[in-house]
Amino acid sequence: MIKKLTTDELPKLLAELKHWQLSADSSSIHRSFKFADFNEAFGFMTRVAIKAQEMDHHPEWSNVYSQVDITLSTHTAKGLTDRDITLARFIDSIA
Ligand code: HBI
Repeated sequence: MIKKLTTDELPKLLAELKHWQLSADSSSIHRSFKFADFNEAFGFMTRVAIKAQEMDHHPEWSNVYSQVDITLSTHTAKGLTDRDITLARFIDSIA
């Protein structure tokens, strides 16, 4: 099974993901996105969805018109793993 990131590893990785907020229990990270309109928001979601499917690692997310909220966590590990960091980096690169 994929290994959860340790409390030693987390600060360094999260320092680079400045826009992401760590949950109180350190099991997930969250970022909100605001786009010009629904078309922009859904285009972004489509790109994330394709990457998520390639990775077999999927976001928890919601969309209201031009807003997209994303929470990343690895359900099988019950916490944050390298996969969440990889997906967060990708999301930042296209946001
Ligand atoms: N996505 N975020 C997240 N966490 C998982 O544990 C996960 C996933 N996508 C697919 C997936 N696991 C599969 O490998 C199976 O567990 C269904």
